[in-house]
Amino acid sequence: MTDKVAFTMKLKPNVINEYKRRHDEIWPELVALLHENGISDYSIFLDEQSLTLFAVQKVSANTISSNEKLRANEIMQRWWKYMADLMEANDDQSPVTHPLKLVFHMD
Ligand code: RM4
Repeated sequence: MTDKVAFTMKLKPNVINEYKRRHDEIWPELVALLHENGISDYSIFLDEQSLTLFAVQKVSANTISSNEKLRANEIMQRWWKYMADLMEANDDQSPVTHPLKLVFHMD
């Protein structure tokens, strides 16, 4: 069973191009890790006016349970450290995220 989740993150000013460049060159080991944790069909959109990032991803049943495992993974933490200079981040350098509520879906 897969479901979709969406959440927001926040970009710092004047780093749009660098944020996109780093994602254009996303680490293959991070992609593999996300897939291993049931995450796929993952897009991030940007509202250039508010610098709000909107992430949408498909998640499998085990994603929710493995979320803590993913957050503790060395590759994930290395990526968050790499990205922390571009984003609003928590003390552990993970991005500040706000979950979004699904209010409409059409196949
Ligand atoms: C984002 C942020 C997310 C990560 C994606 C790949 O900038 O770091 O946590 O899942 O990149």
